[in-house]
Amino acid sequence: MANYTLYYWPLPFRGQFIRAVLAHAGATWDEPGVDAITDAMSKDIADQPVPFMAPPLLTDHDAGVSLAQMPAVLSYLGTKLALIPQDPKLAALTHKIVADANDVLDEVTRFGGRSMWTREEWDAFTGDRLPRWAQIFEATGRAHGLNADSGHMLGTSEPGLADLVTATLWFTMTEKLQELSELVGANAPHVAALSQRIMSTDALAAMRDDTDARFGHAWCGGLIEASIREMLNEQ
Ligand SMILES: N[C@@H](CCC(=O)N[C@@H](CS)C(=O)NCC(=O)O)C(=O)O
Repeated sequence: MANYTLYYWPLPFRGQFIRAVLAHAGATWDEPGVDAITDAMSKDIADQPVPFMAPPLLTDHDAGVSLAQMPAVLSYLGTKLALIPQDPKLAALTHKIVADANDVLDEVTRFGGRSMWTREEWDAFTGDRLPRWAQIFEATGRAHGLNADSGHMLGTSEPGLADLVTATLWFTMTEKLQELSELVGANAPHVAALSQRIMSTDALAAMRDDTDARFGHAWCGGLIEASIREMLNEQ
């Protein structure tokens, strides 16, 4: 039996952060199909593995723990797998990076596709806020010694949760939405290089091979992905 069960749609997006951490740690997990996810979501709250609204949902079988909300799941795994620095400031900065990443996902997808992009709004977003987000990650890494070809987001000797989250965010977004690569490379060159390094380790390359085979070039899915791709002149 696998160590964990990850309930997430057949997409990268938020689920990819959890997959990346599990793969980096050498853990095994299974992913039940969409029916199991919708079933868990629609159960009476009292019957859910943990009271929750929407995936990702992770069950840790050894510990008998189920958790939802991507930042909470990552905090749990980061602590359990010793991927969060002991230093209180660096620990808090790790959680900030997770929260920043979740904000970026929300902003690019207009909060789960509550509205679709217009050309004017997309141009404003990619001309200001998205570059600023990239710069925020870059400045954080540089402040802790991140270089073009070495270093980590928070100055740790080994990659931690902060690096895995940063890499999953920027690498996955630019691999699936390649027209954004230039924006990220221009505003966060060291972060782009770190993301490439992290996502190219054997464990993470194998995880990506698996998800690429299962999900193709999809990123967040749904109508909002179609809207993003329309803005990127893909359709
Ligand atoms: N704040 C939550 C957001 C969860 C969320 O929006 N999940 C999406 C997929 S990434 C979903 O399935 N939404 C369906 C719904 O909310 O009903 C988190 O960070 O995990």
